[in-house]
Amino acid sequence: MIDRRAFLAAAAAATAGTLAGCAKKSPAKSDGSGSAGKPITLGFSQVGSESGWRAANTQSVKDSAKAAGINLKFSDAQQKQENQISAIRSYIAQKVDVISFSPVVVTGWDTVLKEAKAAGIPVILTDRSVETSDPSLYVTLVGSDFESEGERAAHLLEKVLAGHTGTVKIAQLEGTTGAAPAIERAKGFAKIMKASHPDWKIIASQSGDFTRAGGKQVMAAFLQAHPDIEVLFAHNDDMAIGAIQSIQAAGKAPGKDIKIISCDGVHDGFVAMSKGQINAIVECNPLLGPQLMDTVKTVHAGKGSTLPRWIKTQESDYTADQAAAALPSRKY
Ligand code: GZL
Repeated sequence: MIDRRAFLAAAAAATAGTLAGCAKKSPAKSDGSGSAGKPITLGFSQVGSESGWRAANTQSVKDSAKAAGINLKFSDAQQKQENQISAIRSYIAQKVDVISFSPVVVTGWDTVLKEAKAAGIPVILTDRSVETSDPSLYVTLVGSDFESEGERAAHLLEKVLAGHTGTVKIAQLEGTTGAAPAIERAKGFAKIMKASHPDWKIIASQSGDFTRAGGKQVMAAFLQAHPDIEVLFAHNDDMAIGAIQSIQAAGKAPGKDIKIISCDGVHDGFVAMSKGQINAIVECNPLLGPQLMDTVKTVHAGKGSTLPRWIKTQESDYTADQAAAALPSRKY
């Protein structure tokens, strides 16, 4: 498990002295142009296009780069780590000014990140984190606190179950195996269970890979083996929406016979929640583009050491009674 908070505290000190080495190029101007007025070139490796969250995140990165006057090189890894590593190597070969990526899983990055460091190209993580023994391999992470999201999901379930007594049988649809949001949402949820709810039992837990098809398929299998499931905790809305189809196919009412707590807060998740099919959603903000581009400019200007090791995104929680009113103003 990642003890990210402890790691980041240690990393802050270790990184300060080494960042100067990353910004070997002459500092950029504050308008986002690079040295000698050239636009900053950012190489970005995206996880894939597996969910509504990812689509909104991709659009935010592209729109923000354009608005910031940053030259964006973008690649979609189709959820394969080897494709991300290839993309990063390609950006190194192209001598981009900054590299940013959302790592599909937490492990296996040190080698390619050392290549980026050797080339003097600073790296900014966005959305998901990595496990590394060398904190100098990236400047900062722009993204959400997934462990907190797991804890928030448990607190939302407390609200949804208000007044319920006795054992609660829970199924968990996990995100991509080895991905930070999957590891940490499960960790946060389990932490609250252990601390406050001995009567909550996770009777089935499996990855649906953050996709609708995965959620539908795994939930159907869950219901075959455990027709007595009372709650579903889904690590994202897309898996919850897929699961709803299987719940209905089993002749049960989602949101009533099986309470559903989900993460993300994408449009279709809010629509399902407005219908009472999802009971509550932990928002995970995909609109990271503006913060990322500001961070790119700061790093390229040689001021990366002024940044925190983790630039956290702000986000809220919603219950079904709030969904209809919130829908018109949702930005993704
Ligand atoms: C979370 C992000 C996750 C979303 C999923 O920040 O990495 O990946 O929760 C997406 O919808 O696929």
